[in-house]
Amino acid sequence: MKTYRIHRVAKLTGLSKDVIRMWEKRYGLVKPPRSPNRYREYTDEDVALLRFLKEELDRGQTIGALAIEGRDSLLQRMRLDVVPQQHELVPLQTVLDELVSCLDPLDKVRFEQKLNGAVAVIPFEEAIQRILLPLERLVGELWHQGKIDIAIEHYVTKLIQQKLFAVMNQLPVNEHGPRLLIACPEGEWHEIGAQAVAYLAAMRGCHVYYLGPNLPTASLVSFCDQIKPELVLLSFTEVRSPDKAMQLLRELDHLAGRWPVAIGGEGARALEEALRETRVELLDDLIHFQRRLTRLLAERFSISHS
Ligand code: B12
Repeated sequence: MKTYRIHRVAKLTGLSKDVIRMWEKRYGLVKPPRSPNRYREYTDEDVALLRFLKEELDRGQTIGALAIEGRDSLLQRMRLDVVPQQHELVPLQTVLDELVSCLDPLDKVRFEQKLNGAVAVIPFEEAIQRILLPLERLVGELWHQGKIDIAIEHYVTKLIQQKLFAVMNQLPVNEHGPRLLIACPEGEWHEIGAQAVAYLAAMRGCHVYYLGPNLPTASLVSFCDQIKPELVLLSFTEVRSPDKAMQLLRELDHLAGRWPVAIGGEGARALEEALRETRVELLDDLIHFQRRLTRLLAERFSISHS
């Protein structure tokens, strides 16, 4: 699992090392395990919680009151609160340029060192938005323009996917979280958007069923009947021909009569007009998605506390 040492956590949260250590000793809200050489090892969730604590203090809360509230409740509130700040979405262009310069001819060692190094020093969610997704777009574009071989594109895409899955697989399966089914519809092979959505949902404590690319509608429907999802999320990257798009929308509208269905991605945006006539929701981008998730979690939270 990706972990951070305390000096990095101090930089990422804006809290001093002394404060972080003191809070650990007095309040125990963030108690990182130690590495064999006794360094504290903080996870992404620990960093996010420390940031949240700092924001709560800025809003006038006291650390004593937050400590009484307890880690579990704070984590739950934090998940409802998280929507990325604008600066966390801007691509890291210099890093991207350096990475692309390693691709033709491929210098695998330099590429992986640079990618791993760049991803390691910022919270993973920020790395997704600022490095991994823009890198996928760049490399895909280079192949589409005939500037790199498909083998190089596959190599980079697989590395990006491995990173997303590796971190996602470290998260506990939250069987009590809202059930989300995430996939790409039949004929859609562009997978990274769906994978990023799956990671973000799992990170917020959802119970994610990730089914990947090219899922036939009949299988989607029967799978929904089995798991009874609280939300079905589909990623449409390609813009489809009107006939094909309308046929699929009719099927999804039917499904949306039974389970809430939302679609996102470039191909979904192109269907904005047509979607108004259906029960299928459009989620324009990851910010809208995170707001939708917040609503879903808030509903779940209030139900489980009423
Ligand atoms: C990477 C890429 C590829 C990779 C795909 C790797 C993979 N396994 O996923 C490769 C090189 C393999 C590929 C292949 C093809 N591609 Co391509 N590809 C792209 C590229 C460059 C980026 C797409 C991508 O992955 N983006 C990364 C995601 C994360 O970003 P995003 O799409 O902007 O999505 C954001 C939001 O929309 C949102 N989002 C996305 N999904 C969802 C879902 C939900 C629920 C929510 C809330 C949000 C959300 O999250 C993202 C983050 O901000 C685009 C062009 C472009 N710049 O977009 C072309 C593009 C999509 N490809 C295209 C085409 C035509 C193809 C091929 C059919 C080409 C061919 N002739 O073979 C094949 C199809 C593959 C197949 N097997 O059939 C066309 C589609 C044209 C159209 N009709 O719309 C595009 C637009 C290129 C072009 N300009 O012509 N491609």
